[in-house]
Amino acid sequence: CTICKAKNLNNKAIVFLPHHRLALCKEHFIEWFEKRVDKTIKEFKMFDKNDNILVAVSGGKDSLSLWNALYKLGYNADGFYINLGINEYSEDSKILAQKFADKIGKKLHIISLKEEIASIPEIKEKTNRPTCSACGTIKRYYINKYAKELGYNIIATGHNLDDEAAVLFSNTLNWEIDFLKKQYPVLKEEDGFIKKVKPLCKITEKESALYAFLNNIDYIEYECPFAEGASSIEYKIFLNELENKHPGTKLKFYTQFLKKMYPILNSVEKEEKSLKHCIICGEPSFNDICSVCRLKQLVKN
Ligand code: Q46
Ligand code: ZN
Repeated sequence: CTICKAKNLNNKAIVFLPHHRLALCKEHFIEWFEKRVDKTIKEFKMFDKNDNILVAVSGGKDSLSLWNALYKLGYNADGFYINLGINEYSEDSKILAQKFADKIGKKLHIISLKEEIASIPEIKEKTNRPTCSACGTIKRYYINKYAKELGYNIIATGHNLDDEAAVLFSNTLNWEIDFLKKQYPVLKEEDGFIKKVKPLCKITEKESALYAFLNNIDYIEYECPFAEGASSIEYKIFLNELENKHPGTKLKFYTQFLKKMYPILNSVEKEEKSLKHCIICGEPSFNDICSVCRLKQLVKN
C-alpha cells in the first residue's frame, strides 16, 4: 500500500487505482474514498454540517456508499426511497435500503409510487412515454416535493463518475447544448426546487462498488429490468475501453469539461424559460400543468 509504505507499515494493497497511481490496503482505500468525497463536497460548496440532507436511496451500491460516507464524515443525512413497483426489483431493493438504514440508525422515508400515481410497469402500459424518462421525471418530482415537506434543504444523489461521463459523452455527441449547460454537480436552489448535489461525481463505479463491499454493505446487485438496452450502458462500455488503454480518461473528460467548457457555455446569454407553478399541484413547472400531473391524467384516461 502506497500510504503504508510511506509510514513504514507493511500492509498489502488490495486495489490499484491506475488513474491516481495509488495502490491501497483496505483501511487506506476506505480513508481515501471518504476524503475524496469530502473534498468534492467542499470544492463545489455542496453543503456543510448544519445542512439537512436527504439522500436519494435506490438500494444500489452508489446511493448506499454515499449515505455511508456522509454518515461517517459526520453529515446530517437521512434517506428517501421510492418504491417504483417494479416487481422483485423494487421489493428486494426496498429491503436492502431499510436494512442499511437500520444498521446506521438513520431515518429512511419511503413512498410508494402505486399510491401516488401508478407503478412504473402500469405507467409503461398506459402511456407512450419512454419508461426511463418518465421514471426519472417522477423520481425528481417526488424527492423534491417530499424534501420540502419534510424540512430538508439538500438532495444528494449517488451519480458517479461513470454516470456523469456517459451523460456528458451522449450530450456532446448530440450537441445538446441546453443539457450541457446544466451538467454540473450542483444545481442551486431555485423557486420551489431544492438544491441538488452529486458528491460521488469524481468516484468511479468500481470504486463505489469496492467501498460498499469493504464496508459490508448489502446492495442490490442486479439492474432494474428496464435498464436493459439503454444507450448509456453502451457509452459506459466504450468509455471503459478507452479508460483501460489510457487510465484517467473519464476523470479528465469530466473535470476538464467542468473547468473549461461549462463556464464558456454559461457565459452566453440565454433566453430563460420562466418558471411557473403547476395549476394542479403547485409544484414548480415550465408549463401550466407539470409533467407529473400530465402523466397522472394520461394514466387515469
Ligand atoms: S429505475 Fe427507472 Fe432506472 Fe428502472 S425504470 Fe429506468 S430510470 S432503469 S435508474
Ligand atoms: Zn403538477
